[in-house]
Amino acid sequence: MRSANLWTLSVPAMYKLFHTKLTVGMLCMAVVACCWGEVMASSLAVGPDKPYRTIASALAVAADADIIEVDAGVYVNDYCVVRQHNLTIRGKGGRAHISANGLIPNGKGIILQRGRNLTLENLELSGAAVADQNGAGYRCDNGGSNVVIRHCYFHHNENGILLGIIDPNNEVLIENSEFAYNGSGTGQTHNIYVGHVKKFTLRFSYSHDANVGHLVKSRANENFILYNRLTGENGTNSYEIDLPNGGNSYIVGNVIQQSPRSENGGFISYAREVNAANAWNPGRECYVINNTMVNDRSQGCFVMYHKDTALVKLQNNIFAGSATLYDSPGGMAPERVSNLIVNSDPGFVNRSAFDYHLTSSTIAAIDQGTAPGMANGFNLTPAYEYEHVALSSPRPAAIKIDIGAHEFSLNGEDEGEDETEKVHAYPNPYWPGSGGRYDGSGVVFSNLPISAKIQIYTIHGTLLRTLESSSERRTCTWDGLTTGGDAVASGVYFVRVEGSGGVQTLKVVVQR
Ligand SMILES: [Ca+2]
Ligand SMILES: [Ca+2]
Repeated sequence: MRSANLWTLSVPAMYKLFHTKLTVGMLCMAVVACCWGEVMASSLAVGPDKPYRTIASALAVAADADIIEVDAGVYVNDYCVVRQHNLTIRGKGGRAHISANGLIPNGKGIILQRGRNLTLENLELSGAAVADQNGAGYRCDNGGSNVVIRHCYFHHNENGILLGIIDPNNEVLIENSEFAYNGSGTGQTHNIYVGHVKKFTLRFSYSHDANVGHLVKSRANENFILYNRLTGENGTNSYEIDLPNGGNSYIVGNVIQQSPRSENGGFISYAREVNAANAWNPGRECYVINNTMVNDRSQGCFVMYHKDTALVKLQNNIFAGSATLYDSPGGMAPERVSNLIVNSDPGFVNRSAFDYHLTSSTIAAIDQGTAPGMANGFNLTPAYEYEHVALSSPRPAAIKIDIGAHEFSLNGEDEGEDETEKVHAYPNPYWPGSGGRYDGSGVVFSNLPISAKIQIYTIHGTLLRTLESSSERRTCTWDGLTTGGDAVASGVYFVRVEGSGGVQTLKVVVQR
């Protein structure tokens, strides 16, 4: 392939070289490099008016480390077997949607990984079905190892993703991705099913409405399930998180809801398949920290685990709704630190819409947490919050941490000694057009650190505007507009000021 010199390259290969915007000089260097046998990564363009009409045709000529860029659009039955190493397949200008509408010939999945280090970005995979009803949007096969899945959407497949192989070197990272309506209905197929791999990380992602199967299932040796929204909503999924073989597992900062129609009452199931024929993973510790878990089913259980589990630590969680806290026949009780356990709505912004941000009335959660500390070298303190849909935002820094997946940050919270403590906002309320002392061209922040970042959030934590201030005058004015130039509505807004020494959160009221 790439060891050929320029003159023997095929037309698509020539296009690849030119498409990477090589200059003539670079081209000569490329020829020399090729002659020296080095691998040159290049990008291959796929789209209706691109050299490759299908992803499969680009894959047929792609080399290791290439980037396949796929124009947004629908690609019907464009199945991909990836044998290359270090390959990237990326949607461009939006998600590239590979839609399957028949049985997949490879018998496995729409994208089947057989090489090392695959990256999938901005893809939508739907409709995967195979003869044995175990088809997947993404599947890893023998020879495949290490995948990063980012900003992808898996829906209406028999499995969203499936890694059935045993591979102690395989690391799986999924972030900012959505999984919905996967599952053939047998209960053997799931939104996410990760097999016996080394490490599984799921973060900033949204898994919901699996059809009978689980929202997340992993047999990985280590599981990091961080800052996700895992909500059955009104669907029929079984477990919200199933870790059948245990392994050291860190479940931090998630929003987890059980549907009224959930097939079983369990939320988190840990090592419950371990038996004489089904071994434990090496670690037996499960950390459940700063999650908000809400039960909408008639009954249920938040955490179920095997009797030989070494440690279950429940800290800073909200457990809302009528369900038992834990179940472990013959096992020991979990370690419990500063959780909020309530049968009813403790004061969420909108429980029925799955918005479990705190309000000023959620006094049982605000500032009631305790420092989670470290476990096996992993910092359990939540650094981020899930932000809908499949996004994240930094969790507001606080000396007094709140219980649950969201920090409620108000003016006056003790954030320690730092330059940002003196920041002042005026007029407040800001009342443009009122003609009096509350009128003006915007909200002026004064006494800022010389260099400061100012971020305006809604009370629900949506970032509206970021201002950078670098001024000896130590002031900065917010004109009441969003990043897109829209005037914000009347209401309360949080202002996060970050500067030398710390962070301060102010509350500003806009009146129109
Ligand atoms: Ca359940
Ligand atoms: Ca707090």
